[in-house]
Amino acid sequence: MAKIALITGITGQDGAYLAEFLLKKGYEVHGLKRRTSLFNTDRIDHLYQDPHESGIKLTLHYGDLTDSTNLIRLVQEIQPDEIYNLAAMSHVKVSFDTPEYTANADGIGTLRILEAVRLLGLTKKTRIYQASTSELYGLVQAVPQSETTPFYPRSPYAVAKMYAYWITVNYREAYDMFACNGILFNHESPIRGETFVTRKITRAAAKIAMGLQNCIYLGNLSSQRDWGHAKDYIEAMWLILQQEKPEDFVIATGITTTVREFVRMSFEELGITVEFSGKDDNEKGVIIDVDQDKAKELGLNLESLKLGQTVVKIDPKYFRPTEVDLLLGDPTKSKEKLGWKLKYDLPALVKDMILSDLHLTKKDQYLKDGGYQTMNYFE
Ligand code: NDP
Ligand code: GDR
Repeated sequence: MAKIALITGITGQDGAYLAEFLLKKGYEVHGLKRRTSLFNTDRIDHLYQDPHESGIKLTLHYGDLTDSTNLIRLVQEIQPDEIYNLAAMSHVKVSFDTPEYTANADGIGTLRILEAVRLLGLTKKTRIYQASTSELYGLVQAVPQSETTPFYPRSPYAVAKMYAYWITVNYREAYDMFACNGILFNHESPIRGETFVTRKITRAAAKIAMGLQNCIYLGNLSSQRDWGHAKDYIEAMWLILQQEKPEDFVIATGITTTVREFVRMSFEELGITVEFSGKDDNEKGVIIDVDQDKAKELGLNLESLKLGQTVVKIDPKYFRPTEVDLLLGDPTKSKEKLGWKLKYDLPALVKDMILSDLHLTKKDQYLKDGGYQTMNYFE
Protein backbone atom coordinates (compact mmCIF):
# COMPACT_ATOMS: atom_id res chain seq x y z
CA MET A 1 0.00 0.00 0.00
CA ALA A 2 1.30 3.44 -0.94
CA LYS A 3 1.80 5.82 1.98
CA ILE A 4 -0.55 8.80 2.09
CA ALA A 5 0.76 12.33 2.72
CA LEU A 6 -1.13 15.55 3.26
CA ILE A 7 0.82 18.74 2.52
CA THR A 8 -0.52 22.08 3.68
CA GLY A 9 1.11 24.91 1.72
CA ILE A 10 1.52 22.69 -1.35
CA THR A 11 1.38 25.72 -3.68
CA GLY A 12 4.42 27.33 -2.00
CA GLN A 13 8.12 26.81 -2.70
CA ASP A 14 8.67 23.92 -0.28
CA GLY A 15 5.27 22.33 -0.86
CA ALA A 16 5.93 22.09 -4.59
CA TYR A 17 9.35 20.46 -4.21
CA LEU A 18 8.09 18.14 -1.46
CA ALA A 19 5.07 17.03 -3.50
CA GLU A 20 7.33 16.11 -6.42
CA PHE A 21 9.75 14.30 -4.09
CA LEU A 22 6.98 12.25 -2.39
CA LEU A 23 5.28 11.38 -5.69
CA LYS A 24 8.63 10.03 -6.95
CA LYS A 25 8.81 7.91 -3.79
CA GLY A 26 5.43 6.40 -4.66
CA TYR A 27 3.31 8.31 -2.12
CA GLU A 28 -0.32 9.25 -2.68
CA VAL A 29 -0.15 13.01 -2.15
CA HIS A 30 -2.95 15.33 -1.04
CA GLY A 31 -2.48 19.06 -0.92
CA LEU A 32 -4.38 21.88 0.76
CA LYS A 33 -4.81 24.90 -1.45
CA ARG A 34 -6.55 28.20 -0.84
CA ARG A 35 -9.21 29.62 -3.07
CA THR A 36 -7.66 32.65 -4.75
CA SER A 37 -8.97 34.99 -7.44
CA LEU A 38 -6.07 34.03 -9.74
CA PHE A 39 -4.63 30.55 -10.25
CA ASN A 40 -2.05 29.86 -7.53
CA THR A 41 -0.83 26.44 -8.70
CA ASP A 42 1.99 27.54 -11.05
CA ARG A 43 4.62 25.70 -9.02
CA ILE A 44 2.80 22.36 -9.16
CA ASP A 45 1.10 22.51 -12.56
CA HIS A 46 3.70 20.10 -13.97
CA LEU A 47 2.54 17.52 -11.39
CA TYR A 48 -1.15 17.95 -12.18
CA GLN A 49 -3.14 14.88 -13.17
CA ASP A 50 -6.62 14.95 -14.64
CA PRO A 51 -8.93 13.94 -11.75
CA HIS A 52 -11.09 12.05 -14.25
CA GLU A 53 -8.26 9.60 -14.94
CA SER A 54 -7.76 6.52 -12.76
CA GLY A 55 -4.82 5.91 -10.40
CA ILE A 56 -4.51 9.56 -9.43
CA LYS A 57 -1.59 10.17 -7.10
CA LEU A 58 -1.97 13.93 -6.51
CA THR A 59 -5.21 15.46 -5.27
CA LEU A 60 -5.79 19.07 -4.28
CA HIS A 61 -8.40 20.14 -1.74
CA TYR A 62 -9.63 23.61 -0.94
CA GLY A 63 -8.93 24.65 2.60
CA ASP A 64 -7.32 27.10 4.96
CA LEU A 65 -5.35 26.81 8.17
CA THR A 66 -7.77 29.26 9.80
CA ASP A 67 -10.74 26.90 9.26
CA SER A 68 -10.72 24.04 11.77
CA THR A 69 -13.83 22.19 10.60
CA ASN A 70 -12.42 22.09 7.09
CA LEU A 71 -9.14 20.66 8.42
CA ILE A 72 -10.90 18.02 10.54
CA ARG A 73 -13.04 16.91 7.58
CA LEU A 74 -10.03 16.66 5.28
CA VAL A 75 -7.89 14.71 7.75
CA GLN A 76 -10.83 12.36 8.28
CA GLU A 77 -11.32 11.82 4.55
CA ILE A 78 -7.64 11.48 3.67
CA GLN A 79 -6.48 9.45 6.74
CA PRO A 80 -2.88 10.52 6.11
CA ASP A 81 0.16 8.59 7.31
CA GLU A 82 2.15 11.84 7.25
CA ILE A 83 1.14 15.49 7.46
CA TYR A 84 3.62 18.16 6.42
CA ASN A 85 2.34 21.45 7.84
CA LEU A 86 4.07 23.94 5.55
CA ALA A 87 1.26 26.47 5.14
CA ALA A 88 1.96 29.87 6.66
CA MET A 89 1.97 33.59 6.11
CA SER A 90 5.72 33.25 5.67
CA HIS A 91 6.92 36.82 5.06
CA VAL A 92 8.62 38.30 8.13
CA LYS A 93 8.20 41.96 7.09
CA VAL A 94 4.54 41.48 6.12
CA SER A 95 3.85 39.92 9.54
CA PHE A 96 4.37 43.37 11.10
CA ASP A 97 1.48 44.60 8.92
CA THR A 98 -0.79 41.57 9.52
CA PRO A 99 0.17 40.34 13.01
CA GLU A 100 -3.23 38.99 14.03
CA TYR A 101 -3.78 37.02 10.84
CA THR A 102 -0.21 35.69 11.08
CA ALA A 103 -0.83 34.49 14.65
CA ASN A 104 -4.03 32.80 13.56
CA ALA A 105 -2.63 31.00 10.50
CA ASP A 106 0.94 30.27 11.64
CA GLY A 107 0.33 29.73 15.36
CA ILE A 108 -3.22 28.50 15.92
CA GLY A 109 -3.21 26.85 12.46
CA THR A 110 -0.66 24.35 13.79
CA LEU A 111 -2.85 23.66 16.83
CA ARG A 112 -5.79 22.98 14.50
CA ILE A 113 -3.80 20.33 12.63
CA LEU A 114 -2.66 18.65 15.84
CA GLU A 115 -6.17 18.75 17.27
CA ALA A 116 -7.67 17.29 14.09
CA VAL A 117 -5.34 14.30 14.37
CA ARG A 118 -6.04 13.90 18.09
CA LEU A 119 -9.83 14.28 17.88
CA LEU A 120 -10.02 11.77 15.05
CA GLY A 121 -8.07 9.17 17.06
CA LEU A 122 -5.20 9.14 14.57
CA THR A 123 -2.38 9.80 17.05
CA LYS A 124 -0.82 6.37 16.47
CA LYS A 125 -1.22 6.48 12.69
CA THR A 126 -0.42 10.01 11.55
CA ARG A 127 3.04 11.56 11.82
CA ILE A 128 3.25 15.35 11.74
CA TYR A 129 6.03 17.60 10.48
CA GLN A 130 5.88 21.23 11.63
CA ALA A 131 7.70 23.87 9.54
CA SER A 132 9.62 25.63 12.27
CA THR A 133 12.18 28.29 11.51
CA SER A 134 15.53 29.81 12.37
CA GLU A 135 13.59 33.07 12.94
CA LEU A 136 12.87 31.59 16.40
CA TYR A 137 16.47 32.41 17.39
CA GLY A 138 15.90 36.10 16.54
CA LEU A 139 18.08 38.31 18.68
CA VAL A 140 21.40 36.52 18.80
CA GLN A 141 21.92 34.53 22.02
CA ALA A 142 24.71 32.30 20.70
CA VAL A 143 26.20 31.09 17.41
CA PRO A 144 26.09 28.67 15.74
CA GLN A 145 22.44 28.05 16.60
CA SER A 146 21.53 24.46 17.45
CA GLU A 147 18.56 22.52 18.87
CA THR A 148 19.52 23.73 22.37
CA THR A 149 20.04 27.45 21.66
CA PRO A 150 17.41 29.61 23.43
CA PHE A 151 14.79 31.38 21.32
CA TYR A 152 14.24 35.17 21.20
CA PRO A 153 11.73 35.86 18.38
CA ARG A 154 11.82 39.31 16.78
CA SER A 155 8.67 39.54 14.64
CA PRO A 156 4.96 38.64 14.83
CA TYR A 157 5.84 35.84 12.39
CA ALA A 158 8.50 34.42 14.67
CA VAL A 159 6.32 34.74 17.77
CA ALA A 160 3.50 32.85 16.01
CA LYS A 161 5.98 30.18 14.90
CA MET A 162 7.23 29.94 18.50
CA TYR A 163 3.71 29.01 19.62
CA ALA A 164 3.58 26.44 16.80
CA TYR A 165 6.95 25.02 17.85
CA TRP A 166 5.97 24.53 21.49
CA ILE A 167 2.45 23.24 20.83
CA THR A 168 4.03 20.59 18.59
CA VAL A 169 6.42 19.60 21.38
CA ASN A 170 3.58 19.66 23.90
CA TYR A 171 1.30 17.37 21.85
CA ARG A 172 4.20 14.98 21.33
CA GLU A 173 4.77 14.78 25.08
CA ALA A 174 1.12 14.94 26.24
CA TYR A 175 -0.45 12.54 23.72
CA ASP A 176 2.56 10.51 22.61
CA MET A 177 2.19 11.78 19.06
CA PHE A 178 4.85 11.50 16.36
CA ALA A 179 5.05 15.27 15.91
CA CYS A 180 8.37 16.94 15.03
CA ASN A 181 9.79 20.36 14.35
CA GLY A 182 12.25 20.93 11.56
CA ILE A 183 14.01 24.18 12.50
CA LEU A 184 14.94 25.16 8.98
CA PHE A 185 17.28 28.01 8.17
CA ASN A 186 16.63 30.08 5.03
CA HIS A 187 16.35 28.00 1.90
CA GLU A 188 15.88 29.36 -1.57
CA SER A 189 15.48 28.19 -5.16
CA PRO A 190 14.41 29.32 -8.62
CA ILE A 191 10.78 29.05 -7.40
CA ARG A 192 11.33 31.12 -4.23
CA GLY A 193 8.64 33.80 -3.71
CA GLU A 194 9.62 36.97 -5.57
CA THR A 195 9.56 39.25 -2.51
CA PHE A 196 12.13 37.32 -0.45
CA VAL A 197 15.51 38.98 -0.74
CA THR A 198 17.42 36.32 -2.70
CA ARG A 199 14.83 35.99 -5.47
CA LYS A 200 14.30 39.74 -5.54
CA ILE A 201 18.05 40.09 -6.17
CA THR A 202 18.40 37.34 -8.81
CA ARG A 203 15.36 38.59 -10.76
CA ALA A 204 16.61 42.16 -10.70
CA ALA A 205 20.20 41.20 -11.61
CA ALA A 206 18.90 39.30 -14.67
CA LYS A 207 16.79 42.29 -15.73
CA ILE A 208 19.63 44.76 -15.18
CA ALA A 209 21.94 42.54 -17.27
CA MET A 210 19.35 42.57 -20.08
CA GLY A 211 18.99 46.37 -19.86
CA LEU A 212 15.36 46.10 -18.70
CA GLN A 213 15.88 47.64 -15.26
CA ASN A 214 18.46 50.15 -14.01
CA CYS A 215 18.66 49.58 -10.30
CA ILE A 216 17.36 47.49 -7.38
CA TYR A 217 16.26 49.00 -4.05
CA LEU A 218 17.00 46.94 -0.95
CA GLY A 219 16.92 47.28 2.84
CA ASN A 220 19.48 45.96 5.34
CA LEU A 221 22.48 44.73 3.32
CA SER A 222 24.43 43.75 6.43
CA SER A 223 22.10 41.08 7.73
CA GLN A 224 23.57 37.61 7.57
CA ARG A 225 21.73 34.47 6.60
CA ASP A 226 22.56 30.76 6.40
CA TRP A 227 21.21 30.07 2.91
CA GLY A 228 20.67 26.59 1.45
CA HIS A 229 18.77 25.11 -1.50
CA ALA A 230 15.10 24.16 -0.93
CA LYS A 231 15.60 20.88 -2.81
CA ASP A 232 18.02 19.70 -0.10
CA TYR A 233 15.79 20.93 2.73
CA ILE A 234 12.57 19.14 1.74
CA GLU A 235 14.49 15.86 1.81
CA ALA A 236 15.34 16.59 5.46
CA MET A 237 11.62 17.06 6.22
CA TRP A 238 10.91 13.59 4.93
CA LEU A 239 13.86 12.04 6.80
CA ILE A 240 12.62 13.60 10.07
CA LEU A 241 9.34 11.66 9.74
CA GLN A 242 11.10 8.37 8.91
CA GLN A 243 12.99 8.16 12.23
CA GLU A 244 12.18 5.67 14.99
CA LYS A 245 11.63 8.42 17.56
CA PRO A 246 10.00 11.83 17.06
CA GLU A 247 12.57 14.60 17.57
CA ASP A 248 13.32 18.18 16.51
CA PHE A 249 16.17 18.97 14.13
CA VAL A 250 18.09 22.02 12.93
CA ILE A 251 18.53 22.02 9.14
CA ALA A 252 21.21 24.45 7.93
CA THR A 253 24.43 24.67 5.91
CA GLY A 254 26.65 25.97 8.74
CA ILE A 255 27.82 28.95 6.65
CA THR A 256 26.53 32.50 6.89
CA THR A 257 26.69 35.27 4.27
CA THR A 258 25.56 38.91 4.13
CA VAL A 259 22.83 40.15 1.81
CA ARG A 260 25.51 42.43 0.30
CA GLU A 261 27.65 39.41 -0.63
CA PHE A 262 24.63 37.60 -2.10
CA VAL A 263 24.10 40.63 -4.36
CA ARG A 264 27.75 40.63 -5.41
CA MET A 265 27.72 36.89 -6.18
CA SER A 266 24.52 37.20 -8.23
CA PHE A 267 25.89 39.95 -10.47
CA GLU A 268 29.23 38.15 -10.78
CA GLU A 269 27.39 35.10 -12.13
CA LEU A 270 26.27 37.35 -15.01
CA GLY A 271 29.77 38.74 -15.65
CA ILE A 272 29.13 42.00 -13.79
CA THR A 273 31.39 43.05 -10.90
CA VAL A 274 29.71 45.27 -8.32
CA GLU A 275 31.48 47.17 -5.55
CA PHE A 276 29.78 48.75 -2.54
CA SER A 277 30.56 52.12 -0.99
CA GLY A 278 28.88 54.57 1.39
CA LYS A 279 27.15 53.91 4.69
CA ASP A 280 23.67 53.15 6.01
CA ASP A 281 20.91 54.72 3.85
CA ASN A 282 23.54 56.14 1.48
CA GLU A 283 25.24 52.86 0.67
CA LYS A 284 25.19 51.93 -3.00
CA GLY A 285 26.43 49.20 -5.33
CA VAL A 286 28.21 50.33 -8.49
CA ILE A 287 29.42 48.40 -11.57
CA ILE A 288 33.24 48.39 -11.66
CA ASP A 289 33.86 45.75 -14.33
CA VAL A 290 32.05 43.81 -17.03
CA ASP A 291 33.26 40.47 -18.36
CA GLN A 292 32.11 40.43 -21.99
CA ASP A 293 33.35 36.84 -22.56
CA LYS A 294 31.23 35.50 -19.71
CA ALA A 295 28.29 37.56 -20.97
CA LYS A 296 28.70 36.05 -24.43
CA GLU A 297 28.61 32.54 -22.95
CA LEU A 298 25.24 33.43 -21.41
CA GLY A 299 23.95 34.93 -24.65
CA LEU A 300 23.98 38.42 -23.14
CA ASN A 301 25.05 41.73 -24.55
CA LEU A 302 26.22 43.87 -21.66
CA GLU A 303 27.22 46.82 -23.83
CA SER A 304 24.39 49.00 -22.59
CA LEU A 305 25.81 48.77 -19.03
CA LYS A 306 28.21 51.52 -17.99
CA LEU A 307 31.11 51.34 -15.57
CA GLY A 308 30.15 53.48 -12.57
CA GLN A 309 26.42 52.75 -13.05
CA THR A 310 24.62 52.43 -9.71
CA VAL A 311 22.71 49.16 -9.63
CA VAL A 312 21.91 48.90 -5.91
CA LYS A 313 20.39 51.61 -3.70
CA ILE A 314 18.88 51.56 -0.22
CA ASP A 315 15.22 52.23 0.44
CA PRO A 316 14.59 52.41 4.20
CA LYS A 317 11.04 51.13 3.69
CA TYR A 318 12.54 47.65 3.51
CA PHE A 319 14.04 47.92 7.01
CA ARG A 320 12.17 45.99 9.70
CA PRO A 321 11.03 47.42 13.05
CA THR A 322 13.15 44.72 14.71
CA GLU A 323 15.72 42.84 12.66
CA VAL A 324 17.37 39.43 12.96
CA ASP A 325 21.01 40.33 12.31
CA LEU A 326 22.73 36.98 12.18
CA LEU A 327 21.62 33.42 11.51
CA LEU A 328 24.12 30.59 11.42
CA GLY A 329 22.92 27.05 12.01
CA ASP A 330 24.68 24.02 13.42
CA PRO A 331 23.51 20.99 11.39
CA THR A 332 25.56 18.42 13.35
CA LYS A 333 22.54 16.53 14.73
CA SER A 334 20.76 16.28 11.36
CA LYS A 335 23.93 15.11 9.64
CA GLU A 336 24.64 12.48 12.28
CA LYS A 337 21.13 11.19 13.04
CA LEU A 338 19.33 11.72 9.74
CA GLY A 339 22.33 11.11 7.51
CA TRP A 340 21.27 14.33 5.76
CA LYS A 341 23.68 15.64 3.10
CA LEU A 342 23.78 18.90 1.17
CA LYS A 343 23.98 18.70 -2.62
CA TYR A 344 24.09 22.47 -3.19
CA ASP A 345 26.47 25.02 -1.70
CA LEU A 346 25.80 28.77 -1.92
CA PRO A 347 27.58 29.35 -5.27
CA ALA A 348 25.59 26.46 -6.80
CA LEU A 349 22.35 27.92 -5.39
CA VAL A 350 23.12 31.40 -6.76
CA LYS A 351 23.95 29.92 -10.16
CA ASP A 352 20.73 27.88 -10.26
CA MET A 353 18.63 30.96 -9.40
CA ILE A 354 20.43 33.34 -11.77
CA LEU A 355 20.27 30.98 -14.76
CA SER A 356 16.58 30.38 -14.16
CA ASP A 357 15.77 34.10 -13.81
CA LEU A 358 17.84 34.91 -16.88
CA HIS A 359 15.85 32.32 -18.81
CA LEU A 360 12.54 33.77 -17.58
CA THR A 361 13.66 37.33 -18.40
CA LYS A 362 14.70 36.32 -21.92
CA LYS A 363 11.31 34.65 -22.38
CA ASP A 364 9.53 37.83 -21.25
CA GLN A 365 11.71 39.93 -23.53
CA TYR A 366 10.97 37.64 -26.47
CA LEU A 367 7.22 37.93 -25.88
CA LYS A 368 7.53 41.68 -25.42
CA ASP A 369 9.45 42.00 -28.69
CA GLY A 370 6.64 40.02 -30.31
CA GLY A 371 4.12 42.58 -29.07
CA TYR A 372 2.95 40.76 -25.94
CA GLN A 373 3.50 42.75 -22.75
CA THR A 374 3.99 40.17 -19.98
CA MET A 375 6.35 41.82 -17.53
CA ASN A 376 5.31 41.92 -13.91
CA TYR A 377 7.21 44.08 -11.50
CA PHE A 378 7.43 42.97 -7.90
CA GLU A 379 8.91 44.83 -5.00
P1 NDP B 1 5.75 30.04 0.81
O1 NDP B 1 5.38 31.41 1.24
O2 NDP B 1 6.39 29.85 -0.54
O3 NDP B 1 4.45 29.10 0.84
C1 NDP B 1 3.50 29.21 1.87
C2 NDP B 1 2.33 28.32 1.53
O4 NDP B 1 1.35 28.44 2.57
C3 NDP B 1 1.62 28.67 0.21
O5 NDP B 1 1.18 27.48 -0.38
C4 NDP B 1 0.44 29.49 0.70
O6 NDP B 1 -0.65 29.48 -0.19
C5 NDP B 1 0.09 28.71 1.96
N1 NDP B 1 -0.73 29.45 2.91
C6 NDP B 1 -0.52 30.67 3.43
N2 NDP B 1 -1.47 30.99 4.32
C7 NDP B 1 -2.33 29.93 4.35
C8 NDP B 1 -3.52 29.66 5.06
N3 NDP B 1 -4.04 30.52 5.92
N4 NDP B 1 -4.14 28.47 4.85
C9 NDP B 1 -3.63 27.58 3.97
N5 NDP B 1 -2.52 27.80 3.26
C10 NDP B 1 -1.86 28.96 3.45
O7 NDP B 1 6.68 29.43 1.95
P2 NDP B 1 7.87 28.36 1.84
O8 NDP B 1 7.49 27.27 0.93
O9 NDP B 1 9.14 29.09 1.63
O10 NDP B 1 7.94 27.84 3.34
C11 NDP B 1 7.16 26.72 3.77
C12 NDP B 1 7.01 26.75 5.28
O11 NDP B 1 8.28 26.70 5.90
C13 NDP B 1 6.34 28.01 5.83
O12 NDP B 1 5.59 27.62 6.96
C14 NDP B 1 7.49 28.89 6.26
O13 NDP B 1 7.10 29.77 7.29
C15 NDP B 1 8.48 27.84 6.75
N6 NDP B 1 9.88 28.15 6.65
C16 NDP B 1 10.40 28.56 5.44
C17 NDP B 1 11.76 28.78 5.32
C18 NDP B 1 12.36 29.23 4.04
O14 NDP B 1 13.51 29.70 4.08
N7 NDP B 1 11.70 29.07 2.90
C19 NDP B 1 12.68 28.57 6.48
C20 NDP B 1 11.99 28.10 7.67
C21 NDP B 1 10.66 27.90 7.73
P3 NDP B 1 -0.76 30.50 -1.45
O15 NDP B 1 0.09 29.91 -2.54
O16 NDP B 1 -2.21 30.53 -1.73
O17 NDP B 1 -0.20 31.82 -0.95
P1 GDR C 1 13.75 36.19 6.15
O1 GDR C 1 13.90 36.31 4.56
O2 GDR C 1 13.19 37.40 6.75
O3 GDR C 1 15.08 35.73 6.66
O4 GDR C 1 12.65 35.04 6.28
P2 GDR C 1 13.96 37.56 3.59
O5 GDR C 1 14.55 37.04 2.33
O6 GDR C 1 12.67 38.28 3.51
O7 GDR C 1 15.01 38.53 4.32
C1 GDR C 1 16.34 38.14 4.57
C2 GDR C 1 17.15 39.35 5.06
O8 GDR C 1 17.30 40.26 3.97
C3 GDR C 1 17.07 41.57 4.43
N1 GDR C 1 16.66 42.43 3.30
C4 GDR C 1 15.53 42.31 2.59
N2 GDR C 1 14.51 41.42 2.67
C5 GDR C 1 13.50 41.52 1.77
N3 GDR C 1 12.51 40.63 1.79
N4 GDR C 1 13.46 42.53 0.84
C6 GDR C 1 14.47 43.47 0.74
O9 GDR C 1 14.42 44.35 -0.10
C7 GDR C 1 15.55 43.34 1.65
N5 GDR C 1 16.70 44.04 1.82
C8 GDR C 1 17.36 43.47 2.82
C9 GDR C 1 15.99 41.40 5.50
O10 GDR C 1 15.92 42.54 6.33
C10 GDR C 1 16.48 40.13 6.19
O11 GDR C 1 17.43 40.45 7.16
C11 GDR C 1 12.69 33.87 5.47
C12 GDR C 1 11.25 33.40 5.26
O12 GDR C 1 11.26 32.36 4.32
C13 GDR C 1 10.66 32.89 6.57
O13 GDR C 1 9.39 32.28 6.32
C14 GDR C 1 11.61 31.85 7.17
O14 GDR C 1 11.10 31.39 8.40
C15 GDR C 1 13.00 32.43 7.35
O15 GDR C 1 13.47 32.87 6.08
C16 GDR C 1 13.98 31.42 7.88
